[in-house]
Amino acid sequence: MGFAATVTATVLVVVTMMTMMPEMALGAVYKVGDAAGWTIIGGVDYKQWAATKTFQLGDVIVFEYNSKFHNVMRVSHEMYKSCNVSRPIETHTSGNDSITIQTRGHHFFLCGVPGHCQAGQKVDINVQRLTSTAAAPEPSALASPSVPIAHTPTAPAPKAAASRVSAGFELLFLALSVLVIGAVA
Ligand SMILES: *[C@@H]1O[C@H](CO)[C@@H](O)[C@H](O)[C@H]1NC(C)=O
Ligand SMILES: *[C@@H]1O[C@H](CO)[C@@H](O)[C@H](O)[C@H]1NC(C)=O
Ligand SMILES: [Cu+2]
Repeated sequence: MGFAATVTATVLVVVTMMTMMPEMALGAVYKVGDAAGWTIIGGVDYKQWAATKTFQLGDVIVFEYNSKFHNVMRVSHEMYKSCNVSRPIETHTSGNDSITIQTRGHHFFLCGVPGHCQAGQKVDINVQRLTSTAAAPEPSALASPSVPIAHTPTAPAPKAAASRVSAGFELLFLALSVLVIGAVA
């Protein structure tokens, strides 16, 4: 393979990798409750914990807990509000559950052990929808047909996009350096 063909092939590979990056985007990792973890001890305010974060698509939410005493259930908004654990959407029991957030909107989690949700072991992970009014209350916004979902572009956050692009250029630079070294050697 000639030098030009090698360059072309390398550029193609790098461009392909850059295109794939949004899917491979390394989201932030958030451990629920930070050092306290997922517990009813110490009165951790999970609402406050979540309020200080700006969750993005691809972020990983880690629930760390003693699996003898707790679990993690993803539930509907209704069940979340009333601490009803009868019909979870999904249940995690490993004691170290990493959940990647792949959709916008609210993700309601609670501990299904009797009494724990009532004691405050519940958390709402909200990835904001791309509407102009960020403070819109969730139930009406979800139900309202007047919210045109289709027109909101699913552009990644500017900061994340910028770091992805620069990561791409770093890769491109790296690949070209390897090529140049190869050609010289
Ligand atoms: C919990 O939810 C289920 C169905 O989602 C319902 O049948 C049940 O009555 C609810 N329990 C309570 C205590 O609200
Ligand atoms: C939980 O899993 C992560 C990796 O997914 C690991 O880094 C961490 O040490 C684990 N924590 C415990 C307590 O096992
Ligand atoms: Cu619990």
